[in-house]
Amino acid sequence: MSIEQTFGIIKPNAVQDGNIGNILSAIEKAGFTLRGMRMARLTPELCRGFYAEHVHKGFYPELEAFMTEGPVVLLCLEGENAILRWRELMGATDPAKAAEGTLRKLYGQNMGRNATHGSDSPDSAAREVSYFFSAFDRI
Ligand code: YYY
Ligand code: MG
Repeated sequence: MSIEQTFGIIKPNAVQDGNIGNILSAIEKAGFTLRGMRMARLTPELCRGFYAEHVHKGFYPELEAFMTEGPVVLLCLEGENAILRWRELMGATDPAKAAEGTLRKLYGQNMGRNATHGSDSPDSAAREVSYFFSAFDRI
């Protein structure tokens, strides 16, 4: 067990549906420490850099259109095993397959509009946290 930081996004559908508070509440109840939090509107260029591993895949144009359609909330979360625990709290990528009580089950509409993002490894967590947060806006 170790203290980790991970990166999260409250995606445009969850912001539009008024679920920022519900998701932050779940994060606090799960015992994460919030180290960074900021609202932003992604541009296509920012989205391409963020999703570099997916940019050449068939679903990418739809993913970019969705992620840039409205504001998001960017999060840096810290805690014991934070990377895996945040993925567990979010649930499976496809809300239809996500376990009961997970954020994607509760607040996702479909595979694309799935409410939240979470880093999937220590390398991606480090890259994604520093992609959106500087040392100055992490506490
Ligand atoms: O890490 P995670 O978000 O659970 O899934 P990824 O496989 O990294 O895909 C990123 C993002 O792309 C996913 O949250 C929804 C979307 N997506 C899609 O719309 N259709 C797919 N077949 C795969 C992914
Ligand atoms: Mg991923």
